Parts: sequence; C-alpha cells; structure tokens
Amino acid sequence: MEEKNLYPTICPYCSLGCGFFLEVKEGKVAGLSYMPGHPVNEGSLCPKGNASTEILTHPDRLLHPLQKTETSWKEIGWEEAMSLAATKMGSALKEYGPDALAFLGSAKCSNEENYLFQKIARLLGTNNVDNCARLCHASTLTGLGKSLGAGAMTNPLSDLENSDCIFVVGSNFAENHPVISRWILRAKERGAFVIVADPRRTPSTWLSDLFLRLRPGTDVALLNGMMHVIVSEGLQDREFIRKRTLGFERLEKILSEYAPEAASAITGVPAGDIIKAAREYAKANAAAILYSMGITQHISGTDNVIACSDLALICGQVRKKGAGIFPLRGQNNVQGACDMGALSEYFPGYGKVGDKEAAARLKKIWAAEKLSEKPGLTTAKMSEAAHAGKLKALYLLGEDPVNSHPDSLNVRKALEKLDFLVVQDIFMTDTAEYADLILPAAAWAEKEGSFTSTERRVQWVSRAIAPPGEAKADLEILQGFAEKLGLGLEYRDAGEVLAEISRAAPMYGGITKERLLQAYGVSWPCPESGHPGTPIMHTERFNTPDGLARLIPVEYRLPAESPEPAYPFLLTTGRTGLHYNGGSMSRRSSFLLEKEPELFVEINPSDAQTMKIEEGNNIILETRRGSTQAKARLTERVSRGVFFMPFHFSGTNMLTGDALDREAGIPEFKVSACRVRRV
Ligand SMILES: Nc1nc2c(c(=O)[nH]1)N[C@H]1C(S)=C(S)[C@@H](COP(=O)(O)OP(=O)(O)OC[C@H]3O[C@@H](n4cnc5c(=O)[nH]c(N)nc54)[C@H](O)[C@@H]3O)O[C@H]1N2
Ligand SMILES: Nc1nc2c(c(=O)[nH]1)N[C@H]1C(S)=C(S)[C@@H](COP(=O)(O)OP(=O)(O)OC[C@H]3O[C@@H](n4cnc5c(=O)[nH]c(N)nc54)[C@H](O)[C@@H]3O)O[C@H]1N2
Ligand code: SF4
Ligand SMILES: [Mo]
Repeated sequence: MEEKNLYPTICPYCSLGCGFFLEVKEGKVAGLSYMPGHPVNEGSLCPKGNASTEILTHPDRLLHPLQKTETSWKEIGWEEAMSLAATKMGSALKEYGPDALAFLGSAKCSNEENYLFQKIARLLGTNNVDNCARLCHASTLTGLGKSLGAGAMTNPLSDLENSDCIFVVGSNFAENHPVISRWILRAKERGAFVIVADPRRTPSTWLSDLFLRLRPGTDVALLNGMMHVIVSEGLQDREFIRKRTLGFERLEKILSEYAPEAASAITGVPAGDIIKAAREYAKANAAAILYSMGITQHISGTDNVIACSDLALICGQVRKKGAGIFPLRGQNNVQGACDMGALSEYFPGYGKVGDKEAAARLKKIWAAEKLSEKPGLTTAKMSEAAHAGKLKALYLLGEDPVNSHPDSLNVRKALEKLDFLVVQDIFMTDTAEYADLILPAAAWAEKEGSFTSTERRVQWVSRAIAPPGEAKADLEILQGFAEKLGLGLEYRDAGEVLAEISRAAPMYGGITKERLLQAYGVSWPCPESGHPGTPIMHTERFNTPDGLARLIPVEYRLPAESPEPAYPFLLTTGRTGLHYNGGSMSRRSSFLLEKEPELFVEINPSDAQTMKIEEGNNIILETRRGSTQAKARLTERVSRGVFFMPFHFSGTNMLTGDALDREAGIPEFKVSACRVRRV
C-alpha cells in the first residue's frame, strides 16, 4: 500500500495565508496535519481552515464544461467549450469593440492565473478587468496610496506581538482573521492596551481594554477627535512629522473643529473615552492600527483610511517593530490579484493605466503593439454598462456577484442582459445559473501557483492531488482560451509565468518558484534576486516620488442613507466566524453548516420587544432595493435601531445599495436604511 505523503499548502479561505500539510494517500486527500513552524499561524487553524479539505471531495464539484440549452445544461468537451468561449467573446469584440468585453478576476485564484487573465483582457484591447478588491479594500489602495504611496500592510502579522497599543477600527478579527488573535493575546500578556472601535459588540470587542461603540459611518469624526486631543496635548511626534511628512499645517487646521465633545456628539462615544484612546495610542512606544471592512465599505471609505494613516503618521507610529498600519485583507489572494493588475486602473505592479512610461514597459515585456490608455470599468460600472447595452460579454473567474455584489436584483438583471457570460468556478453558484458556458476549475490543492497573503508574503502551493472529473487548473483553461483567440500565451507552467511577473511587477523582481519553494515564501518588495524581502515597509522612505508621506485633512460626511420615517432602522452587513462570503464554499462544509445553518439577523432585545419579535421568529427586512426573510436573533451585540445580517446565505445583497465611494468605487455595504416586519 502507498505511504501517506505530506504536501505543504496554504489555507484557501482568508488572507492570513496560514500553512498546513495535506495528507495524501493513494492520490486522495486523507486529512490534514498542522505546520507548527509556519511564521503566521504556528500550526493553528481556525474552523474554516480545519474544514477546508471537505470542499475538495464535495459531490457538487463541477466535473465537465457545461453549455446552457433551452431547458437545462449539456456536458460538452473542452475543445468545444474553448471554441465556444473564443467565438462568442471574439464576435462581441469584432462587432462592438474591445470595451464591450469585461473580465472579473478572482481573489481565490493564484497570481499566475490573475496575471494571465488581465493580460488576455489588455491584449484584446480593454482595461475592463477588476476583482473583488473593489468591494473590499479598493479604499485602501486609494487612501494609503495617496498617503504612503503603497496600499499595503506595513508590518508582518506576528509583529503585533511587539505592540504596546493595538487600535482596531472596524475589524472583527476574532471571527474573520481568527488566527491573528494569538499575536494580539501575546501582546496583551506583555501588557499591551487594546482599543476596539465598532458599532457592534463582537468576540473582538470582548478582547478589548477600551470599547468605543460608535455610530455606523462616523469613523472620520472619531479619528479626527483623537488627533485633536493628540495635537492639543502636544503628544505628536514633531521630529517625524518634520522629517518624513508633508501637510501637517493643513491637517491641524481642520482638527480644531473636532474637539472631543464635538466628536462625541457625532459618534456617540463618550468624550472621555476619545481622550483616553488618543493618549494610549500616542504615548505607546509602538502602536499598531488594524482596520478592515468596518471603515472601507462606506462612501467615505477612502477618507476613513486616510484618517487612520494621518493618526499613525502624526504619532510616528510606522517604520518600526510593533507599530504600523494593518489593513486586514480579505480573500486568500486578494493582495496578489491586485498586485497582478486585475484592476481597471492598474497594470501589474501598480503602474497606472494612462501613464505612458508604465504602458511602454509593459508593451516591451509583452511584445504588444498597443495597449488601451483608457481606464477600464470597475465592477459597479460593468453592471451599469450591461444595463445600458454597452457591455456584451463577460468572463467571470471565481466570483459570485449574485450573492456578493450590492443591489443583487439589479445585478441579476444586468447578467440577463449580456449576450454571453462565461463562469469559471469549482462549484455551481447562483451566478453560474446565468451563464451560457460554465468551465470547471481545479481547486487550490489540485494545481500549483503562488498566492500573496495580507502581509505581502508570497507563498507557493504545489499540486497535491488531481482535479475531479475533467476539471482543469485555471491557468490551463485560460491558456486554452487565449490560444483559440490567437493570442499565444504559451508557458510551460506557472513557474514560467511567475518569471514574467517578476519582470512586469518590480516588487516581485527577485521572486521565483525555486525561491518560494524554500520555507514559507518571501514578503515583497523583493526587487532583485538575493534580496531578503521586506517584512517592514517605509523604514527609510515612503513609496511616494519624494519619499515623504502626505498628511491629508478629511472631513466627516453622512453615509448615503440615514434612518427616515419609511425606513426607520439601520442595517449593517458583514460576517460570522463559521461561514465565508457568498457561501459557495462554506455552505458546502457539513462541519460549518451544521453549526450555522441559515440566514439570521441580529436585533437588539428592546427593539424586538417593541415589534413583538421573539427569538427564532421569521422576519422580513425591507430596504429601497428589495426584501429578504431571516431568523431573528435577539442580542445585545447590536445597539437599538441597528440590525446586523451576514451575507453568507442568498438574499442579503438584495437589500444593500450601490452608493459608492467616489474615488475607490467601493459600495457602502455597511449602511442601509431598512424597515422590519414579522412574517
Ligand atoms: N469567517 C469569515 N472570515 C472571513 C470572511 C468571511 O466571510 N467569513 N471573509 C474574508 C473577507 S473577503 C474579508 S474582506 C474580511 C473582512 O473582515 P472584517 O472586516 O472583520 O468583516 P466584517 O464583518 O464585514 O466587518 C468588520 C466589523 O466592522 C464593523 N462595522 C460596521 N460598520 C462600521 C463602522 O461604520 N465603523 C466601524 N468602526 N466599524 C464598523 C462590524 O460591526 C464588524 O464587526 O474577512 C475575511 N475573513
Ligand atoms: N452585503 C455584503 N456584501 C459583501 C460584503 C459585505 O461585507 N457585505 N463584502 C464584500 C467583500 S469584502 C468581498 S471580498 C466580496 C467577495 O465576493 P466573491 O469573491 O464573490 O465571494 P466568494 O463567495 O468568496 O466567491 C468566490 C468564488 O470563487 C470560487 N472559487 C474558489 N476557488 C476557486 C478556484 O481555484 N478557481 C476558480 N475558478 N474559482 C474558485 C468559489 O467557489 C466562489 O464561487 O463580497 C463582498 N460583498
Ligand atoms: S485564519 Fe484564515 S487562513 Fe488561517 S485557517 Fe482561518 S481561514 Fe484559513
Ligand atoms: Mo473581502
């Protein structure tokens, strides 16, 4: 009998990049074992990581290419599928021009796959390529891009252990990035002070020394209020401000309007707590800011991120151990999908679309005659263009917009309007139901490639088992498609694609497959071979042209929707620990589904009493967009007047609206006005 082999791999769920070993016996996954040496998780995994192998063998896996017929689906061969995809996309291109095509990349796919995907789009003449970062950390790219010159986490996750103060703003890390709790707990053991700003009580707020329960969407007022205290008490780092930043005077001017009492009136946080938080953060030897969707998914997402960065910069809380800004990314490869240029406004390595020099570099590497200079459509704009009849064909790689994009009834209508939709996924999704062609993809353990975690750690995943049925690695499918379109794109394997990436994206300059195969990967920027990688960024200079960070004043603005007589409550959406995003993966884990089987909505008990709603009642939530039914869960986790609903089961995004942050194009998933009734 064959021995049990161990294959090192990376968890396919969230962005932390936790490592473990797949146990493979006779070509099949027999289980997993822990990897105590891994620098991020030291062997530990959260429930999703532990349940991750279940999806590999799930009976719902897509096994064959499927073509839509009048009544259902027909299995077809790969040759026919590739011809169909190329003919349909090709004829839309010929008839309507390149901008009638769009490509949604996948934060669940490898760097090599996303790189090839955006290359196909751009060689066809369009920048209409995007990925789910648009719904997630687009405001980090714009906000930190402006202030630090790079929209990425500054320090490694394990460095949180060295922090003396950890300020968490709009992140429920204990449920959504559970493994970092170990580093935060170690910091607490050393005496660190933990502050959490969140409208809800969550397992993360339970770990805090100070809980700032602010009103949804008021973070700029809170952060400006803290900066007001710091500057008026002279706690800022004057030398750092003078030597490494520009713009302090302009920032200082607007802070005068945010005295603690004024900030308290907007946020609902007691003025004394704002003062306490400001002093703890500014006086700490090393203080870290951790943030995530609670501040990015607002129409003021970019402003929120800038305010976090301003706070860190005026206190000099960057460039050193235990300090820094930690935007907790979401998907296992959302950092990589962005680095690879699966974004409408950026080429690989963040060269700006429209920048002549960036285009010239890329044209040389690709031996391309021409690249479009026009920024492409972002996710939301793709939907608009489909409605307007301007977008004709969409290639969707590993994303489930029907469950994950805002105003989903409208998304469904947009998908119906397309002449041709191809969906490439590991499972049949609610979105795939709208496809003309479905392509079955191999899951992470069934293929090889690199993935970049939230701390910029690029890690290699090797193929441990064969994909089921006729499913193929995404890279292979994309190459087949490109070949039919006459684009060439012949690469021996993912390693050869990575070699091209290292030329196209300067921060990957020294990263090769061979190097990644040595323990636990490398953190970019790694500009040339032999470079050790960069765990802490901005130690000497920022990524701006002159090396200085920008302090940028931002003002508090109201969210797009506020409670009003017809919709008197506030709905906020997000996550729970046991499910994942649109649910296509986690709802297929019996382990996870058993513990969290259905859609629920959190209601404050006093609101429930007024409306005669009891625990477990089915209730209907309505917004201007639509209505959804969910089980009532009575809990003090939410304040009066606020409802919380996760989006892991179909229906939640029928409620959310498509108001966008102007710069980043991110939707305001965190605030909708709603009303509620019993079924
Ligand atoms: N278990 C699990 N883990 C996940 C995921 C998952 O679906 N399930 N998804 C992954 C992905 S893609 C992402 S992006 C991350 C997201 O991880 P998180 O950002 O932690 O997720 P959310 O639950 O969306 O929101 C975080 C917190 O923001 C709070 N919040 C809401 N509005 C506001 C506000 O106006 N201000 C402030 N300060 N806080 C506010 C919410 O109450 C919530 O506690 O998680 C990743 N990890
Ligand atoms: N209401 C509300 N909506 C939200 C949010 C919120 O907080 N509230 N958060 C937003 C955020 S932060 C995000 S990131 C988005 C996430 O939005 P999506 O990216 O749509 O979320 P997922 O459900 O993770 O979808 C990933 C898809 O990839 C497939 N997949 C997995 N592995 C592979 C693979 O190897 N190859 C291929 N081809 N496919 C694969 C999965 O089966 C799944 O269908 O949702 C957003 N939507
Ligand atoms: S914390 Fe994230 S990467 Fe780690 S095991 Fe859990 S889901 Fe996987
Ligand atoms: Mo995300």
